Amino acid sequence: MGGERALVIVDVQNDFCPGGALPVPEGDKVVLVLNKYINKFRKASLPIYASRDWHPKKTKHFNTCGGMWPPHCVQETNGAEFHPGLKLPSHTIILTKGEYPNEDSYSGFQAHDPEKRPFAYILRKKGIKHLYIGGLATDYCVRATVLDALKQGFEVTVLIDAIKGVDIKPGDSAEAIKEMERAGANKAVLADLRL
Ligand code: VGL
Ligand code: ZN
Repeated sequence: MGGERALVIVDVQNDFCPGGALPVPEGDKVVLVLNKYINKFRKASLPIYASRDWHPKKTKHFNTCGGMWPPHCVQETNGAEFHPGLKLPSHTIILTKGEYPNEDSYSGFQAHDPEKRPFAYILRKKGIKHLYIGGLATDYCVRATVLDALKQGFEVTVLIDAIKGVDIKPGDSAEAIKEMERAGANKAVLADLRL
């Protein structure tokens, strides 16, 4: 049982927090609660993954090149660093996505680890079956990661107190949460968690 679960922290990077290039309203509010999830998973000796948006300076993802987003999370910049308050243990596996100019890569399932192995591959290799997912942004990368995980046959719990959305259209995040539930995701808050 114990080896089958993992925590997945999606894109808690400076540029997605207030003051960043593509700020998610209250994006930094997920940090404190994610630290509590991190502690629970660490104490239970369960794996922790943290994805990062990691774009080149020029990419079709940016509005400077025909895409929809202001430039953000450019490789090797402060904006692409994880929020300084996020207490990632040293054994956290960093997943990188969006690093080539011709991709958006909203989903963690388009990410790879430092050895360039795809996320789904490393999860299967470790026998992980159930992902607990939080981070930014509810209506983009969290949504895409959760839906892909479900499509690939993983069980998913969305950490509802540890996500925040962009809401370009009001209600986008609420709609994304409903969509994730319809696709088979469970919802939980910190107090629900029994590891
Ligand atoms: C994201 C918009 C653009 C995200 C990434 O992490 O949700 N959103 N790039
Ligand atoms: Zn991006």
